[in-house]
Amino acid sequence: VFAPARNDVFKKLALCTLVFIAFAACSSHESAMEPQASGGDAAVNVDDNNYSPSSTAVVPGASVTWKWRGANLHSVTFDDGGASSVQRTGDYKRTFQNAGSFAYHCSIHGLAMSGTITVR
Ligand SMILES: [Cu+2]
Repeated sequence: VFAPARNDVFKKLALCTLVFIAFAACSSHESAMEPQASGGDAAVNVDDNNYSPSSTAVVPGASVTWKWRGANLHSVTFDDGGASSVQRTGDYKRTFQNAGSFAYHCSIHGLAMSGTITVR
């Protein structure tokens, strides 16, 4: 009497498991497309006229150091207020304590020269 009902339950369980596996595979694929947060500090090159890499992910408490390598004047100017000098050479270091997305750009070249630090 219970056999057909139990069989139905197994079918539904199997279907749920398949859906869950497909969803999990999809999610991990999407996160693999984003830059991975490394365990430590990170470095970004300031070139003429771009940041390399333009997207960097770090964990809370990590520092990012920008290194000027181009011949022209550039800055690292954050939307939230922090900024380097406008300079041709040298470094700029910022430590990120809180999770979030931090957009920055060059005050000389505007949004054509921009980048993002993701803290997570
Ligand atoms: Cu610039």
